[in-house]
Amino acid sequence: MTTLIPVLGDQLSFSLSALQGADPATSVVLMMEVAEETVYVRHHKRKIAFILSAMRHHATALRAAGWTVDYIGLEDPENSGSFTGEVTRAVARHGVTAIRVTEPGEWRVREAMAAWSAQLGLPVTILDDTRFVAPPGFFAGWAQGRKQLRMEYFYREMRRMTGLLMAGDAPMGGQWNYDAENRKPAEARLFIPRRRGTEPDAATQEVLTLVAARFADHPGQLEGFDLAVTREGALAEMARFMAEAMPQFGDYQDAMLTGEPLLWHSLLSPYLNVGLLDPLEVCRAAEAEYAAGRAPLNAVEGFIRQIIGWREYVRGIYWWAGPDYAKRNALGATRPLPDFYWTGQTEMRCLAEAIGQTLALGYAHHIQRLMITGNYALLAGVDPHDVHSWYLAVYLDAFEWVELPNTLGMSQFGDGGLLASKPYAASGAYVDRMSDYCGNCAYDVRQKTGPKACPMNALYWDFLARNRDQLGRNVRLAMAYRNWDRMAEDQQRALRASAAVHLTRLDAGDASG
Ligand code: FAD
Ligand code: DLZ
Repeated sequence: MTTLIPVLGDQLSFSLSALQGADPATSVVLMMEVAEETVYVRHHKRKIAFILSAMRHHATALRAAGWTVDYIGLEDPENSGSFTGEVTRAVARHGVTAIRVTEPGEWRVREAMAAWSAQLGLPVTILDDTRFVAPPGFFAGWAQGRKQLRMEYFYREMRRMTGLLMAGDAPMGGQWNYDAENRKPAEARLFIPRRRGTEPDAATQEVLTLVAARFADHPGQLEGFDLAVTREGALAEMARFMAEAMPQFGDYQDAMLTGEPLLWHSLLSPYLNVGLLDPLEVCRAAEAEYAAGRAPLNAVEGFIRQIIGWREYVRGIYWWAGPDYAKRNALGATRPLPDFYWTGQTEMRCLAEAIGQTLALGYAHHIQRLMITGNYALLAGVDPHDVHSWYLAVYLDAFEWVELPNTLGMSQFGDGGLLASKPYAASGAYVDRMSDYCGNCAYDVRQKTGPKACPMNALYWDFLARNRDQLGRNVRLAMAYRNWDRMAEDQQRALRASAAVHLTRLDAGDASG
């Protein structure tokens, strides 16, 4: 009687439901580095290295804890290249009588797993992934019968359920949400914490060599790889964030500065998403900073909201909306993703910064993803499926359950407003207010039309005008449409002509953007 327990690259937690209650004496844990997972989108080199190294370290930790681990390396000559192929081979190798697995983070893999029982003639138990704060079924129960699924109301339920930052039945400080206090633009002279990172050990060096050789044509850089790849390392990253950045996290959450990829953000999402950190432990650690008087309420509430609010909410939307969510395209956007998303070579400084940093590190913070790369793709009418594939490929923390609703729903309005109450569309003025990018740009953010004008300005109005049928009745855009309607006709024509010139150049592959 041998139970096979496949553990995937984003299931690196000892608390994994498939391990809980299983008997190490009669189980074999299967960990598989497989080609299909590395190439189904062209993942950033650093992301592949992070996942493979973290998997290898986790296998060592599992063995030390008494588990038998069968680890299939990418270069194993017998490696079939897919989860199903490797599970099939392992069943024969170990005389497996049953499979026990935790559900994956993607519909594609969920469907493959669901076929294993019939394909292999074995009982296959697919368990809920319990490594989230909301218990299984919580989101579906909350969503039932609601006309609108707004994050804010879900978040309040999560606060009540967890007791985080609660004083009895009321939110601490009297308000649920301090977002309005979290929008200060940053200034270069402010003290910004310097992350020290983690020196790669011999096992990580080996993975870096493998990835450099095998994935040379994938985007991104490996130089300076300094991510933690163990639970201990991830806990140290969490402690560093709490001590050095948490107090200012709130104030400068939306700010962007040239050459400062992290500012006061945590860079904890990769560790949370592969399972090296537990979301509730991270929230409790943040709450403790507030309780100890080391971090203010707007910072701690803002941070906790991202995790028990946004992170849990987008996961709920992903599974609740079903596998066809990925196909939605409410605004009918069809333009291919501009090539400069893969090179960072554009004269628009904001895009060059956000994309350049993404290619270097596999990281950009939320506002860069939403209001720079996402905003431009939205305004330019890029096909949301192209945009989704790019985000899934280039970010260290990108797994479909979290990436897709953020990209297709929040950023591209591809779901027509299921997730966001209005499109996150903005002109250059927003970028100028929240960053120092415009000061170094070839374009002038104050000009609205003409060859030197910031392209985002005309694109913003063109976006609203061309999508009026779908967006014109959105109450949150009423003011924007009123402003458009008040403009003189020749001004409207000039804006749309400027946008058309820019888009024509873009379609012709003009790298200057
Ligand atoms: P911090 O700013 O320090 O925030 C703390 C934590 O809150 C994060 O680590 C993360 O776990 C959580 N969080 C914050 N915002 C969100 C959110 N909107 N959704 C889910 N969790 C959130 N996040 C991912 O984890 N994976 C993705 O693939 C991903 N794709 C995105 C695509 C787009 C277009 C956008 C707009 C956002 C995306 N996000 C994604 C959300 C967010 O940008 C990242 O979680 C965040 O930038 C990670 O950096 P950090 O750890 O420094 O976050
Ligand atoms: C992203 C990724 C990559 C690049 N490689 C592997 C791998 O070789 N083996 C593995 O188990 N998981 C990998 N992953 C993560 C999977 O793609 C992820 O588990 C599924 O998308 C389900 O969330």
